[in-house]
Amino acid sequence: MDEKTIIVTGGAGFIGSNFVYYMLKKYPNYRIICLDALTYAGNLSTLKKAMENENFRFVKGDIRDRELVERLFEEEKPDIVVNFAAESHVDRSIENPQLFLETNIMGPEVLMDACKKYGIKRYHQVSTDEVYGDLPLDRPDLFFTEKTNLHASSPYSASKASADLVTLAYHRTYGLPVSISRCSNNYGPYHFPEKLIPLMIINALHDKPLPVYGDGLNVRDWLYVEDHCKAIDLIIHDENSVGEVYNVGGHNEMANIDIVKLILKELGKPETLITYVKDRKGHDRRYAIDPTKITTRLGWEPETKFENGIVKTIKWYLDHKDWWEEIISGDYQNYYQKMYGDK
Ligand code: NAD
Ligand code: TDX
Repeated sequence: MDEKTIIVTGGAGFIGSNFVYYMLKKYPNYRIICLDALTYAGNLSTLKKAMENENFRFVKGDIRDRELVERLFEEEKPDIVVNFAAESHVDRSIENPQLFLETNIMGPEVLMDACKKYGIKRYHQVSTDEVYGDLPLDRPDLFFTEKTNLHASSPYSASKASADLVTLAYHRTYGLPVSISRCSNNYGPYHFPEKLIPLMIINALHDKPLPVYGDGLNVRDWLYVEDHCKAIDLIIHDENSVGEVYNVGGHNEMANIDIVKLILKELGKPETLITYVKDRKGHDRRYAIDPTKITTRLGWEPETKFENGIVKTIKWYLDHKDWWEEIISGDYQNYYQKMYGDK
């Protein structure tokens, strides 16, 4: 197996860290460098085991810091860059759009300039199904394909859609070898407890109210995080995927309220904990991915069924209380009060 050096940005966050572990295990000859600014969402304790691996290096830094990024590229001469680094929470983007535009658009621009300068073989932009906007609940026949128009709803999704356009522009204008994946909602280990599934698990464990936005009928298409990692692995190793966009999703649509009820059932907690609260502004109704392209071209298929994945995930949170207790003991309480105090 040949050797490669991959820079994984945002590797101290949820999906990035799962990708670091996936790659270290699957490719013992690869060197994996994580570049992460360690914002509130990044956690060094998540990478504790990776730090013991001599093929892994952690660098604390901001993807918008051109000097630092260029120095790192000069030192490491990466073959591939996979960009997970982003501000990722829709609710926070409604409170502070500026940070989202700066990180999620300017960050990729700095990374791609460095890729161009150092002749990197692939820049992969990790995007989201949210760039397509939403689908109506009464049209279950409709799905997002790669040809669906971009139609973002929140400052978060608008920033991700912008980054996709800039990525494709770097390919067309400069011939940069890029690829993009647009994935549906992930769940699994190391998911930050501001997001629906971990937030509901942790509140239920504390017998705290479970805040369901609006009528709870909004639909998301859930994918186990390891299946997302596998998709990115296939894309970055496929030479014919340069310039391509792939939708990644599991045909696993569920209404929020059904997920919340399932979590309560698994934990043996009563449904009286469910509390309907004020809806998210501009709340997307339904996301649903058509993954035909990645399935037919790269043979990707989701492996973990939701009924197994959610049980595994709940068990992970029960077994890793130290990980999330440290998080919720800090600034998280201020965040929770600010976001949910008046709802
Ligand atoms: P996350 O918020 O858990 O992690 C983001 C990571 O990026 C953190 O470690 C943070 O410290 C780091 N980061 C933030 N700003 C940075 C900067 N300026 N420089 C360097 N590092 C910085 O996010 P996630 O849920 O793991 O999402 C990862 C990527 O996948 C994002 O690009 C997101 O848009 C995309 N995505 C997420 C989902 C999902 O369901 N979570 C689905 C589809 C796509
Ligand atoms: O307290 C809550 N109550 C609630 O009803 C929270 C946090 C969420 N929700 C609802 C809003 C959404 O309909 O649950 C659904 C899922 O919410 P999030 O976990 O915030 O995810 P979402 O907004 O769908 O976005 C996620 O998937 C796509 C990620 O955060 C994005 O980074 C990714 O691009």
